[in-house]
Amino acid sequence: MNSRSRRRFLIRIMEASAAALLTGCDRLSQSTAFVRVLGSAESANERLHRLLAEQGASAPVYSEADISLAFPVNGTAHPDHSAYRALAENGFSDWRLDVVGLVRRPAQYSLTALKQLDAGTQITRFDCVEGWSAIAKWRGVPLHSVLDLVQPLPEARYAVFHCADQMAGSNDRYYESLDLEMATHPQTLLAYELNDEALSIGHGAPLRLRVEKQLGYKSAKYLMKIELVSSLAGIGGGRGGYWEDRGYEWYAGI
Ligand SMILES: Nc1nc2c(c(=O)[nH]1)N[C@H]1C(S)=C(S)[C@@H](COP(=O)(O)O)O[C@H]1N2
Ligand SMILES: [Mo]
Repeated sequence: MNSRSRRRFLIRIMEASAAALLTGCDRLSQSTAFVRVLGSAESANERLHRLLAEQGASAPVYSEADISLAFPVNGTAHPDHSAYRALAENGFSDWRLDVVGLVRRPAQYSLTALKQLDAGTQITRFDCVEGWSAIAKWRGVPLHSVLDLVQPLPEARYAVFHCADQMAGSNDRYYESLDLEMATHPQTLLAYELNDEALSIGHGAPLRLRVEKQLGYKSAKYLMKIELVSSLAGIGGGRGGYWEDRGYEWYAGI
């Protein structure tokens, strides 16, 4: 195949898998056929994304006038967990973010400590796999600033994000992961503000991930711990995220 027809072929695969994904998080079929479709499309998607990423390494930014009137709450709206509720009742003053694993200097950060680091602000579009989008202003600490402080070891390949919320009908807490390239992308934020207000509980208080180049399910809410690992095999079901373990693709590039 020449590069043009190869690219058209990859785009068709991506459209087919995007259509499959549009069935939605809540109604996600766990049928093996569905998982098989996503699995086979994944590497092509990833290759296509990397190809297109060369043309636009950053997600588009918008102006204040473009901000959507409403931003939906999706997935967990309020973690049903006594430890989390106790933290929320105290205005998250006792909350700490643990950064552990394959790092030279493991650390714990309070919200106050994170807010003392240089902040990033961006107005961008959030795209959920279920088919809705919203433009919003995010403010937080670029994840690369925190990684610079803890110093990932050479063997670290992924950042895993552990969340406070236990998912309905399951014993698993939400979790996600990024490769270090996406984790250190300048627009990847540990966000504590949405549209100039402290992040609400619905949107992931006190701290959530905001990954601009990937679908909404990668933007983990209710962060408790970031763990640097060399492989995703030992985490959850081994596919890199709560929804990935249920058939969603890991790379999820947009
Ligand atoms: N911890 C946690 N993070 C999560 C989810 C969740 O249920 N729990 N849902 C994901 C999905 S599918 C989407 S679309 C976004 C929704 O974020 P929002 O509620 O701020 O719109 O969060 C993502 N991160
Ligand atoms: Mo989503």
